Amino acid sequence: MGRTVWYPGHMAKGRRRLEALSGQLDLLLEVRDARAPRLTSSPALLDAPEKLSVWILLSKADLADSSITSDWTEYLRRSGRRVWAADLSNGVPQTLRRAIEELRPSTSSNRVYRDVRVAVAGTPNVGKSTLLNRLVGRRAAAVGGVPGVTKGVSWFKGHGYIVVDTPGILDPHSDARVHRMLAWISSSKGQVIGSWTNHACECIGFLQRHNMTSGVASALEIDMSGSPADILEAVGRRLGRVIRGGRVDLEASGKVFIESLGSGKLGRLSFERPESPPPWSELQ
Ligand SMILES: Nc1nc2c(ncn2[C@@H]2O[C@H](COP(=O)(O)OP(=O)(O)OP(=O)(O)O)[C@@H](O)[C@H]2O)c(=O)[nH]1
Ligand SMILES: [Mg+2]
Repeated sequence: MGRTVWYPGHMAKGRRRLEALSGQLDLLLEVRDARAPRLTSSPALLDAPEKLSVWILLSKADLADSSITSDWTEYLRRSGRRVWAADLSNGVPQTLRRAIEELRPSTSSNRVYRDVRVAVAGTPNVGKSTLLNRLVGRRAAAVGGVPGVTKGVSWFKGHGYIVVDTPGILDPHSDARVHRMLAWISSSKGQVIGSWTNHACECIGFLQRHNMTSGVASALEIDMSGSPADILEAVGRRLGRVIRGGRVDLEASGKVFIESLGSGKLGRLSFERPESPPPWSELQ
C-alpha cells in the first residue's frame, strides 16, 4: 500500500501520442470526473505544449455534490482554463458547443474555413466517448483520412468541427493509492484490488473521516458510526451477501459496496475539494 507504481514505457508512449496529435489540434477537451477532478487529472497534461488550448469538462456532475462542483469550476477557471460541468446523459452544455463553434473563424486562413479540430482526452472511464457521441450525435460516421492528421484515429463530424476520441492517450497519476481511489468512482484500469474487504474498509474509513457517510447511511439504511469492518458486515447483511452458517461474505460485500458507490447508487459524493491536499495522500 502507498507504493509508487511506474509505467515508464506506457507514460512515454502517451506523451508522444499527445505531442503528435497536438500539432493537428485547435482544442483539447480534457474530461475529468466531477467527483474527483484532481484524481482524474493526468500528469501528461502538466507539460502539454503551451500553444495547445485545453478546456476542461467535469463529467458525471449528476453523481457529485453540486456545490463542491461549483467550487471546482471556479477554482479551475482561476487557472485560466475554460471549464464546464455536466451530466453527459443530458447532453453537452449549449455554451460549450457554441464556444467550440466560435473557434472556427479564427482557425481560417485566406477565408477558407475548415472544421475546428477537437480531441476529447482524459483518463480511463471519465466519459470521453459519451462526450464525443453527444457532440456529434450517436449515429455519426467516422470521417476518414483528414489530411496531415495522425493516422490510426477516427474523426467524427460535428457542426463546424470534427472530434477525435483518444482512449489510452492520457494515463492517471502512477501512485497505487490513486488507482485504488479511482475504483471508488469506477475508473480503475486493470486489477488494483488485492482484497475487496480491505479496499472497502479503506473507503469506508475515508468517508467517515470526511463526514461523507450520510448518503450511504440513508441509501442502505444502516448505521455508519462503527468500525469500517462492522459497517461492511452490516452492508453485507443489508444486501444479502450472507453465506452458510449466517456469516457475511465480506469479499462479496466489499465488491458490491465499491461498485454501488462508484455507480452513484449510494448517493451523490464528491471525493475532493479544491482547497484540500490530494485525497490519496492520506491513504496508507
Ligand atoms: N451518471 C453519469 N454517467 C456518465 C456520464 N458520462 C459518462 N457516464 C458513464 O460513464 C461510463 C464511461 O463512459 P465512457 O464514455 O465510455 O468513458 P470513456 O472515458 O470513453 O472510457 P474509456 O474509453 O474506457 O477510457 C459509461 O457507463 C457512461 O454511461 C455522466 O455525465 N453521468
Ligand atoms: Mg471511450
